[in-house]
Amino acid sequence: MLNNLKEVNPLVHCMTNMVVTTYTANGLLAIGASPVMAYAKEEVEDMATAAGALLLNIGTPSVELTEAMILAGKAANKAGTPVILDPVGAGATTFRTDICHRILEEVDVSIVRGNAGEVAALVGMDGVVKGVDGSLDGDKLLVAKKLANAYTCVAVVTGEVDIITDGEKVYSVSNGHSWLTKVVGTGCLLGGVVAAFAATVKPDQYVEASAFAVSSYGVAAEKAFEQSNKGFGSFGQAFIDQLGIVTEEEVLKLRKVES
Ligand code: ATP
Ligand code: TZP
Ligand code: MG
Ligand code: MG
Repeated sequence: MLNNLKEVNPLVHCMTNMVVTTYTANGLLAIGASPVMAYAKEEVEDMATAAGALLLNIGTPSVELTEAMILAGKAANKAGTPVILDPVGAGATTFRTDICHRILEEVDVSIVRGNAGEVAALVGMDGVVKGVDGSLDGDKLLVAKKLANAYTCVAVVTGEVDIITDGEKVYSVSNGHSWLTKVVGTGCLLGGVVAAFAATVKPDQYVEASAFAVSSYGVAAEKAFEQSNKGFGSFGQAFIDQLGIVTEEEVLKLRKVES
């Protein structure tokens, strides 16, 4: 799947937050996708129609941006472009939770990628979300399945172990490194990487493509830590390096996936 992604070089239309824009674009370029950030209501429908995938990340939300995201999402649905939602900070404020529910109701979202606390908030279960950092003591698999079934989508619930499910098939991935939580934007970039992989497959393969995206990401993080463990800043840059260097063969060899 990684070789195919590099060959296809999919256009990923990102409507993301103002904290992570450059990091997301660089990470997507490194892995072999072609990112474009576009937000104006005058152009988002055209861009989403032209794109291979659309990423909706609500990290720095506003009413105007939500309207533009819904316009883009509907255009993507019409064109058969997969839509990936990152519900950043859902559960931290009612405003964020409501925006996610509105998007999920008005747009046919293919994949939701969030941390466990955010996804728990979307399905009305108890997690902890402090700002954009979320966790959950309870059953992550239950939360993921609930979301996947409620919105007929693939749920990608991340943390130390990542759960990927369409409500029936379940993959768990235990690659990655705890330092990813010390570099802002690594969750958001993962949403973009999942979108890039989704752009290269048919809808019935979104769950496998998401699992492969998450494993590739985790293997790249492990390699980055091996090469750069002085501190979080240089690790963040080494991680971008490794997203460009990691090969399909390495992912197949080093991935820790259970199904
Ligand atoms: P951020 O941590 O940047 O706020 P997020 O909370 O949205 O992002 P995370 O759940 O942290 O997203 O997931 C981002 C990536 O970090 C995923 O690939 C996940 O596997 C990895 N990750 C998170 N925590 C750990 C951990 N303790 N050990 C290994 N990998 C981790
Ligand atoms: N505040 C609003 S969006 C954002 C912050 C810190 C970035 C969150 O990115 P990630 O990938 O969840 O760390
Ligand atoms: Mg986190
Ligand atoms: Mg996040």
